[in-house]
Amino acid sequence: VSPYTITYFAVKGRCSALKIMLADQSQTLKENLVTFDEWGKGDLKKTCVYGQLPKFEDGDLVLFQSNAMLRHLGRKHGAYGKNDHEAAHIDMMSDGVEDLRLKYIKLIYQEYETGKEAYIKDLANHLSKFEAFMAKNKSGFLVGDKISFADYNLFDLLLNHKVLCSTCLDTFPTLKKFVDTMSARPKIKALLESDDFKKLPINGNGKQ
Ligand code: GDS
Repeated sequence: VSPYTITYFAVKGRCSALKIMLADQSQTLKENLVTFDEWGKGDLKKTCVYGQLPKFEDGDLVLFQSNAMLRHLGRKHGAYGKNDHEAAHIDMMSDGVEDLRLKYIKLIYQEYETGKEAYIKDLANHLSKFEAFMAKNKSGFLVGDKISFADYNLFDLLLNHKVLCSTCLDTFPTLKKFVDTMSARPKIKALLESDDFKKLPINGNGKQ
């Protein structure tokens, strides 16, 4: 039996970083897919703390908020730094990933047609911050010398952005190398190449 269960729509969305992390940590995940029709009935929504998915279960622990899930798994699987100092920096970087993810989600769901050009033009201003921080660290990870949940979170968001704009990492050698190295980690590679993962669209409205 797999210790973890995720309930979500049939999209990559806010579960992809978590799936990448669990795969890389050799953990199995049971997935309950919810259709938008089923969701529309409202019964499941009523049981969700914020009225939204994903829902994550670890035994009798039930969690909402995708970033809380990443942190929980980071603590459990040694992907949250080796001391408080590293953990604080990991939080700082993952919160930065969340800021950019929210901008990305706004583009996708609210202004794709009108805002894409301006978004891509401004993207380097955001990516340069991650590039600079990671380049200073030398280990190939955001913080310390070990992978953390912030790395999985950043990796997932960079993959989405490469789909949005295939050249967006060309001027960021550290991030480019990071994406290549992460993609080549055997368990991540296997996940990214699996049919179950590949068939999921990135977002719920078909835009990417
Ligand atoms: N902060 C939460 C997390 O990190 O877990 C966000 C969870 C969330 O947004 N879940 C969405 C959901 O359950 C699916 S992700 N929606 C159903 C509902 O609300 O009833 N989210 C903002 C964000 O992720 O920060 C969104 O913009 C989602 N979009 C992304 S999909 C709308 C439509 O028709 O477009 N009814 C639904 C769009 C929507 O939920």
